[in-house]
Amino acid sequence: MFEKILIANRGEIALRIHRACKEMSIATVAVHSTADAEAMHVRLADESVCIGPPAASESYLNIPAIVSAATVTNADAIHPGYGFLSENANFARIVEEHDFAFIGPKSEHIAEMGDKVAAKAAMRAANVPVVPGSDGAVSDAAEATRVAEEIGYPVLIKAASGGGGRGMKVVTNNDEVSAALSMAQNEAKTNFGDATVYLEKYLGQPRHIEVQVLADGQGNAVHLFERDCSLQRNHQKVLEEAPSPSLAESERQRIGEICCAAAQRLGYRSAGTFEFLYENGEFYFIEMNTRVQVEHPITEMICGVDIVREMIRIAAGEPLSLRQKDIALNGHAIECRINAENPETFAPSPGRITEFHTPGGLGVRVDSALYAGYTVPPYYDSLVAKLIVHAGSREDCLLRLRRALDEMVVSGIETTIPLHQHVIDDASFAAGDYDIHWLEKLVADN
Ligand code: MV4
Repeated sequence: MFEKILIANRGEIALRIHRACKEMSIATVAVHSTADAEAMHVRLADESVCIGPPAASESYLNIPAIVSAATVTNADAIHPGYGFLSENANFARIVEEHDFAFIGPKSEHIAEMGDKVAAKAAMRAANVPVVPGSDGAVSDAAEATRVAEEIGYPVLIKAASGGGGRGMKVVTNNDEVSAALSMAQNEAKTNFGDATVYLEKYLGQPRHIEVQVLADGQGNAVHLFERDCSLQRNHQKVLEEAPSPSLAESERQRIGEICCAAAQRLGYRSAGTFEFLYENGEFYFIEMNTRVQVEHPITEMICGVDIVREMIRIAAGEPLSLRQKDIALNGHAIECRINAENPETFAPSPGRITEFHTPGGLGVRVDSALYAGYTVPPYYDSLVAKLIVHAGSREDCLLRLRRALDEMVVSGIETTIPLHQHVIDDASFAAGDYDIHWLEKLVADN
């Protein structure tokens, strides 16, 4: 097992990784920008290295600075967390070329899944149901029109190097194809440096359901059931729950087995998430995430599996210790992402935290790097805390979540706590009746 791990991240996920390391008797190295010298992840780590100025491009995305920090501290491995360099295949390759273990998948799998056209082709070959569309890139209007007529309007044009929804274009008839294709190609080139686009059947009211897997790259894979991440705004997830209130037990088992088999067939290693759109009882694969995700704690709560610990064990070359038959789905969990934002306008609200009180009690978990007196810097993501609640049933989970939200105090900045209180008091949400557009409608109606 590793003796020392460098954590190439900040905020709550850096703490989350530190905690897994400590429980495994592994020393930790924090890296930080000059803006984060007083941050909790630096205070908690065994050692820390300043890697650059506040701008992420010069610090948390600075590959030479991070690899140098691992070298001078004599770390064995690097955990990238989420965001930043976590899905940068080049970073994963460089880390391994410098003889550090990368706590994540092989660089080749990060690259393959980063190319959405290649990812879909790999999944189709591995018997995962994918959204109907062009079986590859589309380059000219004649070809796009032919594919669109074949799959039927409306269709969606997506960037192959995209993800996160940027640059998508809905097309409803032949007359719109040419202009939408040019626009999508231009936006793809500008945003991702790659003009490649592809076509998919547009699904109007899907849910966003994702399946968590763990694989060791030695032939073993397990799934940890699914998360429903439909509640989002501007492609930013707001609240996630596990299991999805919309799945029957038989569908859950079936999609979990499909993802496990695909992970094994790909030779995938580490934690991975298969993202699907789910509509009218059918799953449609859209993308695979090759990192630990923000919302991983809800899966940990319903399964009792420490996902970060498993990632570390796998990266150290140990085979999966878990068997599918030993993984049971226990109860229900919900995560509220608490952002330093105005709850109505979503304008960022950085600043000094004057009071911080976290809720507690049975089934309540708070993952946060905040403390009273800390100043939330304006340079990074606005996520400042995750409130995760677990109970025996969805109904009890909602009652516990309402209680925990009422207990939580974050003063000095604005947060999205009132938005969460509003969401969980809504009758449709309580009934589990929502899709990917539901939250944006709720916010617009207020
Ligand atoms: C779609 C779709 C409907 N049909 N694909 C947006 C982000 C990107 N990762 C995939 N996205 C979508 N792909 C087809 N064929 C609708 C969305 C979408 C969405 C997906 C998941 C969660 C929230 C979303 C919000 C708007 C659009």
